[in-house]
Order: sequence, then structure tokens, then C-alpha cells
Amino acid sequence: MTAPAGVRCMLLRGGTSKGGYFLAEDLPAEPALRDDLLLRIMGSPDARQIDGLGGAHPLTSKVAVVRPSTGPDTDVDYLFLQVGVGTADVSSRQNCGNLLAGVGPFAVERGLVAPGRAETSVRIRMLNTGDLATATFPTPEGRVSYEGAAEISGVPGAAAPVVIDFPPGSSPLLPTGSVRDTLAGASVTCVDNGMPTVLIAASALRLTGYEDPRALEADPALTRRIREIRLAAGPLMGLGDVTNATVPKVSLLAPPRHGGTVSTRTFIPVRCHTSIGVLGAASVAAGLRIAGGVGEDVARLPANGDRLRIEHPTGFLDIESAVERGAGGSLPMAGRTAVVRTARKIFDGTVFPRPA
Ligand code: NQM
Repeated sequence: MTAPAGVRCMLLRGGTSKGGYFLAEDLPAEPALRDDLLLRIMGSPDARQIDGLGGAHPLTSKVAVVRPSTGPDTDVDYLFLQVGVGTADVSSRQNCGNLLAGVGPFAVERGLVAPGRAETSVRIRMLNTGDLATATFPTPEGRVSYEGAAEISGVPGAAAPVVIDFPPGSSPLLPTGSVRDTLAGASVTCVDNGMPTVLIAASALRLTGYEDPRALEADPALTRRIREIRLAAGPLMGLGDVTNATVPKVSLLAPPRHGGTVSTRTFIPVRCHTSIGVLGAASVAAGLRIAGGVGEDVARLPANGDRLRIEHPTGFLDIESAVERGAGGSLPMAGRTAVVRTARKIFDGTVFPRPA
């Protein structure tokens, strides 16, 4: 038997996630062939991913596919793929703002974008949603540097900052057309500021909202309830049947305990996030700013400024988030959103997939 061919791959931590980054030209163009190859590279569908790169958790079973952009105002196109853990699924139905943090550095490392002398800004088109982002990071002497003093909760140590800016959104923040909906008997606010997310007060599920994520995932009555709410939200949010989808996420809200704006526990959507996704946080932040939403009763919005501090199980995520009122009573729209992440190259080389 001939050994399977190796595939060029860079492993990066992007924010609080980790994934394999590939140039599109290094993968099959046909999605079914590409996905089959990625399952074998990541070690799925084995739940331990023992024979591949994946880390046996959705946050470490991620892939970024990057190519020069075919868009008019962007440098690179980024397709995010969530590789199933314990299942043979590869999904492009959601975006990932954490892996997004590694896309700019990867694009410079692979020669898709020329670095600036001190820092580089890369304009990224996110193919999953069509949304845009600009990532700015240090490139002293024209090389990507991962060393720096920025710290983000959920990652030990410090690294170079990657500042990510999302321009004002072009679609309304409330995909159901309502500030509040009742889903499976629960009052919720459904928001999409880059990640479809259902907001619900933890108290409505008889929780404090400060529970350990592992305890929440291990509660069968709660996970059944979250699933009911999610399945009801799917069609109402324009997502159709979400039985096997990774969206919408469900974020439980509670009053902040550490001086922030709100405390969160976020189901993504089966496992409970150990922190919170970037775009998940962007959707929570925008939802808190919408008058009449379920966050109104729990959040402590700052008197001034756009910066909100979203508390999560391993710390907090600061995010600048503005919401613009729709003209003439129409639905609110996202204003600018910005966040600081870090990223780090872990290895660059050739990965050998499990044989087909
Ligand atoms: O919301 C996890 C993560 C994410 C997604 C998830 C993300 C985002 O933390 O932008 O980054 O919600 O599946 O990587």
C-alpha cells in the first residue's frame, strides 16, 4: 500500500480556539472530497480524535481555508469549517471569530499579503456569511511576530495583539423580526451579529448562570430544554431545520459578578463553551443594547462608551459594540464591532491524513 500524500498545514491557536489552517489550493476543490480529507486529518469521527490533529472538543476541531480574495475590497477569503467530534460531519454553516484571529498572520506567512514594516492590516471576507473584517497585527521588520503583551482570558500567558474590526452590519440584528419571542415556553431574544444566538435569562431555566460548563453539559433535563429552544428558534431565525446544525448558539445570561456587563454560559450548541466565541460575544453584546430584549433585566450596561465586558466561565471578553436604530422604527442594525484577540503559530509543516 502506498503511504497517503501529506498536506501542507499550519496549526495555529486563534483566540481561545485552535485549528488547522490550509491554503485552498492545498485541498481538493470538490467539497465532498475536501471534507473527507479533513475528517481524516483531524481524526474524526473518533470522539478522541486520537489518530488526527483534533483535540476532542469542538473548540479544537476547527479548520480555516484561506485563498487570495476574489472580492473587490478584500485581500483574502476565509472559509471556516467545523469538523465534528464523534461524528463524521464537516459544517460550513457557521463562522468563527476566534480562528479569524489567525487568518491575517497565516496569509502573511504564506505570502498572500505583503507585510508592513511595523504592522499589517489584512482585509478578510468571511465566506460562510459574506461578512467582512479587518485584522491588524504587528509585523516588525516585515515578519509576523507572535510575541507581545496582550492577554486574553482563557489562554495562558501573553502574545501579540490581533485587533479585529467588523464594519457596521448590513442586515438587521433581529432575524425573527421581534425583540422577544416565546420559544418552547421560554422568553428569548434571537440576535445575529455575525453568529445566530438565542439569548435567555439563566433564571428562566432555574439556573444561577454561574454554574460550571461541565455541570451544565451533564444535566440531561437542561440539555433537552436547550435543544427544544434551539429547534424552535431555527425556522424562526431563517435557519430552517437545525437538528444537525452548529447554529444557533444559546447563551444563558445572568447579572455580572466581576464588574462586567453580563455573565454568560454559552451552548455551542451541545457542549458548553469554556469561554465564549468572538461572534457569539458580538451577538450577545448587540442583544444587550436592544431595548426590550431579555438582557435588559440582567445586564449592567455602562453609562458611556461602546465597550462591554462579557463575563464567561474562564474570565471575560471585552468588545466594542454599537447598535444603530433602524430608521423610522425599522429593526436595529449592528454598528461597528471591534475586539482584541491573540494568535500563535504552533507548527507549520505537512500533515499525513489517515488512509481513506
Ligand atoms: O463565535 C465557538 C469559538 C467559537 C466560535 C462556537 C467563535 C465565534 O470560540 O466567533 O469564535 O461558538 O462554536 O471558536
